[in-house]
Amino acid sequence: MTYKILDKDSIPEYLDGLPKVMDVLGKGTGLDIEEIGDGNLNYVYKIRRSDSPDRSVVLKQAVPYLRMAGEGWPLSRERMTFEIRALIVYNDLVPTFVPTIYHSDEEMSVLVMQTLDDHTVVRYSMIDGVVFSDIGHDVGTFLAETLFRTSALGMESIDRRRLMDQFNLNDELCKLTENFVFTFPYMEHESNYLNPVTNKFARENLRCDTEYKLRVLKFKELFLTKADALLHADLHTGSLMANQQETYIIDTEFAYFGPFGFDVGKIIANFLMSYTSHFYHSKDDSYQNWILVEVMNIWKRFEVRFLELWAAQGESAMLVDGLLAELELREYKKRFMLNILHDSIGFCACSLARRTLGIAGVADIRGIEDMEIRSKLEIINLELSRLLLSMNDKINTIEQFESTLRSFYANINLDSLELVK
Ligand code: ADP
Ligand code: SR1
Ligand code: MG
Repeated sequence: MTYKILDKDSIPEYLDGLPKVMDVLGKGTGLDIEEIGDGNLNYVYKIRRSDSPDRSVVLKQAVPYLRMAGEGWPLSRERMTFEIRALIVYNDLVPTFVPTIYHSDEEMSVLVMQTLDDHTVVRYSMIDGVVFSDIGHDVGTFLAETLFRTSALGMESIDRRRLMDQFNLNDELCKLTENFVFTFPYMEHESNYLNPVTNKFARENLRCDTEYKLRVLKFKELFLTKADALLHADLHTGSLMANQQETYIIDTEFAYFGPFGFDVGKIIANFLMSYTSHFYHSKDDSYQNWILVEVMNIWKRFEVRFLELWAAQGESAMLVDGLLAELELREYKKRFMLNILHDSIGFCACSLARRTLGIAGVADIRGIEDMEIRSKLEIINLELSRLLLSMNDKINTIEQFESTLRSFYANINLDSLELVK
């Protein structure tokens, strides 16, 4: 089918020709169709059978422009091809963490998938102070399974190169990340967020700090050059949908082969921005304490599961029997995990800054109407970004990371919401 943008009127006819989707929706009266997209890029529709609302699917379509900016900002719709491919890989590696695919159509840039009806977008639930008891464990498992099993430790070289080939051309979305995560926020740029107070702080403390910018560049270089594993590459709390039993990961369109620490650091940064926002959203620190525990759980579970998979792995592209003695292998693993920790903290620092200074903010903080409070919270995030980027390669254990975060936050004066220096 030649590409056309679907809408509520044309969706029923499009779905009618898809037997697998019609199996889910069943036969009957009409369909109720609602556009539910709250993301930056695409259109998402929830489609229900009018007389049996339990029968539903979600249809996501990419349009040839950036939704948040409108038709004046072209962006090729081929991004959906990479979303589909990554979701196929994830359905194979971690089926319980991703929606089932009912139909995919690269020509139409359309994906039809399982409706996550009993789940909420984690970002919004975290703003409301909802506790998800297993979320750190689930995210850590997802990270370990997807990163290890698409890395050169978990695959043979030829299979892996073929898999990499499927993602090599996700160039436009990689370019978005290069610009909006690793470049524009650290300079004066028309796309940046325009809060004069926060911008003044950025100008006087970050954009003139050569050391800070060179460290950001180091992470940009890793993003551009290091192909450790297949990344989700846009893993923030808006890409998680959860309830008390399950955690799902959605929105895989940025998938590409990149550095391990990018997914790990990005999701941790989003938990930390929620932490910062709860100086405003919560009356006391109980929710913030829960967030910190879950941040630790993400890393701890990631590390345990990654090493379990490694122990169970036979030969791979990286390692063959007889190359390393037991003690050498132990040392190699230690350094390997330490590098991922250092890089994750560095990428976390970059994510904190880009979500504060760049075009794409987080609702946890940009949703706060009181500009004085919002600016103070933004400056806390920037201070944290600065701190973490200055010492990411000196934090050698997750316990040190935890104590760094605890002492940073303990220095915030709760009345003035300012850092006590
Ligand atoms: P974008 O690529 O534009 O960022 P997302 O994939 O993040 O779009 O989807 C936007 C919103 O649509 C999500 O925040 C969520 O509310 C909803 N959504 C996406 N996929 C599903 C799904 N499988 N089930 C239920 N809701 C979904
Ligand atoms: C123009 S940047 C839009 C952002 O939204 C996505 O969620 C990615 O994070 C991207 O950087
Ligand atoms: Mg998206």
